[in-house]
Amino acid sequence: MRLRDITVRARVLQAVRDARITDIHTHLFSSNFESLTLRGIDDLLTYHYLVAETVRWGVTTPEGFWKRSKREQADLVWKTLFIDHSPVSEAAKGVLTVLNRFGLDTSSRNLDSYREFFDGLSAQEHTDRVFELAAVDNLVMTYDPFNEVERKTWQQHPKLDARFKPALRLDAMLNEWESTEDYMRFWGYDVNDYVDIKTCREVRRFLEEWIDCMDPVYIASSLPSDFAFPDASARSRLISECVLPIAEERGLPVAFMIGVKRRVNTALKSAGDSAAISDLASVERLCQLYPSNKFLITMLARENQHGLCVLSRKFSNLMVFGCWWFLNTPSMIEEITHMRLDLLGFSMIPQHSDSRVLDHLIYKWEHSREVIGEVLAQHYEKLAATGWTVSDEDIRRDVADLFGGNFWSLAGRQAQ
Ligand code: FIX
Ligand code: ZN
Repeated sequence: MRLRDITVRARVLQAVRDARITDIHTHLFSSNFESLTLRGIDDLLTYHYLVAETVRWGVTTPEGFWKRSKREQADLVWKTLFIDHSPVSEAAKGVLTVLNRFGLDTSSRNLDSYREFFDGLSAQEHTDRVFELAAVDNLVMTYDPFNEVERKTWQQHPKLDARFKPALRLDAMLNEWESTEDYMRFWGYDVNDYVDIKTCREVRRFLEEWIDCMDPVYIASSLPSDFAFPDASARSRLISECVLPIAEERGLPVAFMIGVKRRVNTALKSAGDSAAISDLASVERLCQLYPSNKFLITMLARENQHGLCVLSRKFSNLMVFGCWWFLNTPSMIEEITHMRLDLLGFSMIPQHSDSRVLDHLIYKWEHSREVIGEVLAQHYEKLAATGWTVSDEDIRRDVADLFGGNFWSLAGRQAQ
């Protein structure tokens, strides 16, 4: 078959299927952090997305759910979402995609046979197979220096699996300074509850030490929907006096994930977080006031997506990324990717996976590739309709930028 006989659509879909991925935000740990690693069917079923969907059927209370062992929780999720109802939600379908890609028989609905399969995989074998099935080259994990287990592991100078790139996660410091400063004092940093000059100096020392230890590809924090910048809060001062100067000095992008409302239902724990509209003017001020800093921004509310695209047009130091959390569904990815391509062309990062369980890489990337591929195909078809030559070389260049190149350019590093 000659090249011109193959439709533009088919060539674009193939390029997206073949694309190698850099996944710029996940919660996956390299094997050095073994006790924190989540993998296999019981971890898949007890993912907080599925916990929320299960409890809302009224089959148990949140407290009743958490009282069960992990295996019992998984049994309940399986029964409620997969046996008593059809598993059509994105998170539920994801489990089936994973089972199917591992060659397991989803029609058997036999949970114990799935358990048996995953129990037979060593951590190394499991990791290698997932990376291969997802066609992910490398991923970014957000390591939290305020988590005791993570902290202790880092202090042993672990040699990370090269596919796992660290990002330095600062949620505790930026969102709960009142409790964080106690820890920092305990660790030998001379900080106060009021973020004064001495405290800023000590926080900068803390950040520099962690950057030296981790060699992160960026610094990150999620931020609540009422995030305002600048304001009189400890957070604002920590951002402007500590995080941004150090990030600039070290050439590190700063990723802000904005719009979460933590624990609107506290009993649901990690499944109890929600989303709300945030103030874009604060993002605008960050980009205006700190032109030498590079910002990776994602927002959780659907309502913020258009404004964020418009803002990205104004600031080359702002890279919009991902369809985060409740936006990581086919319908939202389709809408948002169309909007971004219309307003920004290829200068954006369409997706990250936010995987918590190793196996998530498989379904999250397969589902995202499918939608993004279709959206891209429509855009290239319109180009072709004008007489523009859409070469395979151009398609593959653009796709490589979206799924990794744009991130590595922003990070100022070679894709590894
Ligand atoms: O703050 C974050 O990084 C969020 O992605 C998580 O806290 C959230 O629980 C999640 O897993 C969303 O996908
Ligand atoms: Zn996340």
